[in-house]
Amino acid sequence: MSRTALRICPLCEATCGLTLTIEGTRVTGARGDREDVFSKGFICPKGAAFGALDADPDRLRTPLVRVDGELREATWEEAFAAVAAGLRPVAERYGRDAVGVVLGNPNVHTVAGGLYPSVLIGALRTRSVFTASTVDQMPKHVSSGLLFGDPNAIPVPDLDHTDHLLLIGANPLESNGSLCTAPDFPGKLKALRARGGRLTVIDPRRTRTARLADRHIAVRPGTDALLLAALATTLFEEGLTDLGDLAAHVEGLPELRAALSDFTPEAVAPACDVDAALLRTLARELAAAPTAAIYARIGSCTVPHGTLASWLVDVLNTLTGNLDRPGGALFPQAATDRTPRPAGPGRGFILGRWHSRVRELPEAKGELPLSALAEEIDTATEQGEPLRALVVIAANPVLSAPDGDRLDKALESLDFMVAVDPYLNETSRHADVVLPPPPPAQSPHHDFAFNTLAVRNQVRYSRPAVPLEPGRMAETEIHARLVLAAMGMPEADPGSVDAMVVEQTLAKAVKEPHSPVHGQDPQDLAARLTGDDGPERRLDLMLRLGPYGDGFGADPDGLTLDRLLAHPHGIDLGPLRSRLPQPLKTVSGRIELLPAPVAADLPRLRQALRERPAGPVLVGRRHLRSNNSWLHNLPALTGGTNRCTLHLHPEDAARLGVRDGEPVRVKGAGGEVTAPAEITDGIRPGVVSLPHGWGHDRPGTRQSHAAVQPGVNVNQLLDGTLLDPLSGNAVLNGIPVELTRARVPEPR
Ligand SMILES: Nc1nc2c(c(=O)[nH]1)N[C@H]1C(S)=C(S)[C@@H](COP(=O)(O)OP(=O)(O)OC[C@H]3O[C@@H](n4cnc5c(=O)[nH]c(N)nc54)[C@H](O)[C@@H]3O)O[C@H]1N2
Ligand SMILES: Nc1nc2c(c(=O)[nH]1)N[C@H]1C(S)=C(S)[C@@H](COP(=O)(O)OP(=O)(O)OC[C@H]3O[C@@H](n4cnc5c(=O)[nH]c(N)nc54)[C@H](O)[C@@H]3O)O[C@H]1N2
Ligand code: SF4
Ligand SMILES: [Mo]
Repeated sequence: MSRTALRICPLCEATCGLTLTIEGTRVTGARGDREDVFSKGFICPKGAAFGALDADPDRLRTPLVRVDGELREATWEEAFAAVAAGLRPVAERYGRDAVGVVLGNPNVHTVAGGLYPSVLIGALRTRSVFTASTVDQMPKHVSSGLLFGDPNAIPVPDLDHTDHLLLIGANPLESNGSLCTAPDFPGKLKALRARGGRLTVIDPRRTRTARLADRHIAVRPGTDALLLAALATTLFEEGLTDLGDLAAHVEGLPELRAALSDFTPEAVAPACDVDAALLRTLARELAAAPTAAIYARIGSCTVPHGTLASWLVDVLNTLTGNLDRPGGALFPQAATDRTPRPAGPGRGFILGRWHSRVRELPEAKGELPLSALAEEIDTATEQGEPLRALVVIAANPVLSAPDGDRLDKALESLDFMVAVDPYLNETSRHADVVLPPPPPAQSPHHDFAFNTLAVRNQVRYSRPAVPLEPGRMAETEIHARLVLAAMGMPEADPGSVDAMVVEQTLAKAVKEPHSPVHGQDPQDLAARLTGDDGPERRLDLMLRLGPYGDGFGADPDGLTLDRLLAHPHGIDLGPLRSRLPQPLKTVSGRIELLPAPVAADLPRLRQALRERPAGPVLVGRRHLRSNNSWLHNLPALTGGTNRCTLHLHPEDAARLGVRDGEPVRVKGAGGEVTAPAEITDGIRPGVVSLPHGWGHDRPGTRQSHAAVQPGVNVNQLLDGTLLDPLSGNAVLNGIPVELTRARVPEPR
């Protein structure tokens, strides 16, 4: 007997609703849920492989604890006792910053990752926090923090309504979109063109997305900030700025104009290797379009001027009057957002409240650069103790961060490491305790993060599609118990962690004049929460206090968990709407167009006008059937074009004397790798490309299929020194490399 169950896909930011076919407790199929209010049936090959992912025989089934140097199966009690015994003495002996936390990408895709890491960091009281954000989108957080006063206020292009999209350093036809949650991004781009809109793509590679565009500009890697500055200067010079209603909400316009005045199209053209006339055309088109949006992602963030590029994107959206207007770029409003406070000045955003120990790199948003993790472990300084213990949740920095070989050795030297991970992989193999979460079908799903970045306001929640197998522990409970173990109370009731958060949240809410529960009794409110467990009660609390919530009775038609559960395909909350000035939290209460840290970084951009790469540079790429470092273990998704090959232009191949498929040695500051050439004219001459997340040939892992075609780790080319200084984000694109023809093995 088979049945179906609904489950939001956790595998990328598109958050598609899936209909799973289930036999007994086994997922035997997955298709798009046509009634999903947001994704309307869209699915990609990764979502379709949900059943295979769920049933992967290499998933760990029980906790592992290291005994005499060897990881052995253990009970949950033994595992959490070992965590408490491993973490507490390190914090007591060396101080709390000697215990670090590393949070990886899947935390933004799990309920547990949305609810507990901040509680864990609070319990450990550590400043040694590292996440995937600093190999990804930290520049965008910093630019939003500086412009709008809130690092999480990220404007999203109104894909469904815009007349003109300038898409930079993103390839949504493979990635399905990022910092722009849009199921069927490809369909939305096609619809844009079908309704007469224009699409321009800026990317050194002629990607599948570029092939869909009206125009593709193969920019020189790392120069988008210059290009965008030239567009802004053109708008100013040609009198094309038109802020419309935004004028009342901005400050610093004349200062901005003066600061950018020497970045003319003619001045940047040689560095970007794009015609000055074409740059002027782009600016004029942006100004002339009834509505337009600029959207930029990985290729614009993971570069030396990532924060400036991210800042300029929203500066241009503002100068053309497109920020916060339908068809432009708007601030979504998610159902679990905090109760909106009245508009007015806020506390602003501050960078560098503390620094890393070794290189003294500034924190951003409470995080230190992931590029500094290895040195913070392996280097002693007078500034304090190195990291001696790590809690690693859903992260594989040995492959995803610079210089995995150094990090490998550093992790091996730790006094203690615990990993929450379903696999024994390149990173978790170093752990003393591994706590495996259950397969996704046994987990609930809600997109705390991605609903704040979605092109349409909506809310959806999936309960686990199948019950927990015997011996399994929900990931929410694993996280709650980790918090308790960090506090030295591994045997306490995990529900007490949720109860504590509920109590603290309500105690604050009843004191806020703008809260619907102002002045009420927190205990009485807590008693009214519904849900089967602590995490569900916390979701209920967030929904009820949120912008669409029932406010515990203040709006009887408002959202509650019960109401959400009654709508298994989700609840549509309407298109994105203008929200300014409410989201602004700057000290001035306005959009601060030229923040001081940005102004101070402009001389570095001015220098870049004269810089040209001396030799080849390397950029990354993503493949639709892959996902960072952890989906290479599924036979259903590997093979075909999803391979770790070096893309290079025919001219470069000829110069090197390599033929298609022959090995090429790539050398960077951090090391060298050898990968087979894949010759393609879809890449700029002088630019080569390797995907990331490969290199599954290290011993001690248990991902048998991934190990068959391991690929190479592109991040070994990096030594961790190249950063965007404002955000601490790693430079992963446009990195200088040397290429040589590797010896071709003699045919046998
Ligand atoms: N050169 C280069 N490097 C890059 C990038 C690039 O473009 N180029 N991209 C960067 C980006 S954008 C990112 S986000 C990072 C990603 O880098 P990481 O944050 O390290 O993420 P992954 O490599 O996806 O590893 C995720 C880990 O989570 C585990 N996992 C999967 N599902 C779950 C779950 O439900 N619960 C738990 N607890 N664990 C789970 C997996 O087994 C895996 O170990 O890589 C970055 N690295
Ligand atoms: N299938 C799949 N989907 C994914 C992921 C995955 O690994 N696989 N990862 C997920 C994650 S964690 C993220 S953050 C998102 C990322 O989503 P996207 O930002 O769409 O990521 P990419 O597909 O890597 O596209 C980045 C593009 O930038 C280009 N580029 C490189 N350097 C430059 C430059 O200097 N300037 C410009 N203009 N372009 C440049 C590259 O050629 C590439 O085509 O994808 C998510 N979705
Ligand atoms: S596009 Fe993303 S969310 Fe949708 S099915 Fe594919 S992997 Fe899942
Ligand atoms: Mo990412």
